[in-house]
Amino acid sequence: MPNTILIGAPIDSGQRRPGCLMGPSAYRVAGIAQAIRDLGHGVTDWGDVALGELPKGECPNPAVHSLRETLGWTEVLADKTDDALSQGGFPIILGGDHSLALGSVAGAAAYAARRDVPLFLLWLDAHSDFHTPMTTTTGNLHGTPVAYIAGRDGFEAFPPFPKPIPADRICLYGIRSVDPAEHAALLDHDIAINDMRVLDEHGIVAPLRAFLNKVRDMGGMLHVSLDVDFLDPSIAPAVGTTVPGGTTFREAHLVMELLHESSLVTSLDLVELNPFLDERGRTARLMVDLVASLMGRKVFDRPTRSFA
Ligand code: B3U
Ligand code: MN
Ligand code: MN
Repeated sequence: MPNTILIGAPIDSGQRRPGCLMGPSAYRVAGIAQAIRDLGHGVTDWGDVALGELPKGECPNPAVHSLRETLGWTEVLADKTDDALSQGGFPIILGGDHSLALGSVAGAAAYAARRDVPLFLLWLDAHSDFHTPMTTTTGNLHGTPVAYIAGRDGFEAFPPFPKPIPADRICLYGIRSVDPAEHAALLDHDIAINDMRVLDEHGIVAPLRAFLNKVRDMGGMLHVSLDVDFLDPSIAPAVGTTVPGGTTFREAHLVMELLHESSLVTSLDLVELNPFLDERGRTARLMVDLVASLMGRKVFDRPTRSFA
């Protein structure tokens, strides 16, 4: 397992509720580095990324806010994520709201493109985040990264996405809140949409295994973006946009365990944690426990078997 590199991304400009910028501190207080070390992995904490001078940029949609901050974060996080991968590391980006994925996935895509390896994206989220800056009605750019990554138009203010990920290499998982403009656009793309209806019918395992098999067959890299609201609000209250009907504690751990067993994950975002909304740190601790499952924590260490 490569050395883990923690990259703090204290961002809350991608939405309107203050607090996500405390996320990186909450993960550190919850012991993320030690939890990973306890599994025998090396960990280097690069600290929190700082914003430099803000790039210039405009968007014709008057609803969009904080565009220049978002552009600044996108540039700097793309560089950091690319650097971490180039050093042979496993970057974990500690958010911060989901707008950070505009940068982290761009960095992973730049790295993958140089190595000529296909990059895949697993989006664990209640939302599809498939707006463009032109279609968002809230103006919150945390609702846009999947569209940027897939190469949709409307991101003229942003750096061109290094190598857009083809729709059939993107898997949305846990989806249960989609706006009309996103819905219409998703029907035009061949993105795997594992909404809760699919997961209720087929269970949490089969759709994920199918996607992971595709990544493996193509020798791909896999970026995982984990939004706190993927989880049911009853177990993860520390998020601005709670949506009922999310994944349970056991389902979420099982997803992480399957990801670990696949050995395919090459970079990870932890997004939308708002510690100000937490209850005695329980959401931060749950997220750290999920990372530990993704990195190999298990009850029994035994060879994996397929029951399929
Ligand atoms: N689709 C809505 C809501 C939303 C998206 N992502 C989050 N919320 N966390 C929007 O604002 O674009
Ligand atoms: Mn999201
Ligand atoms: Mn979400």
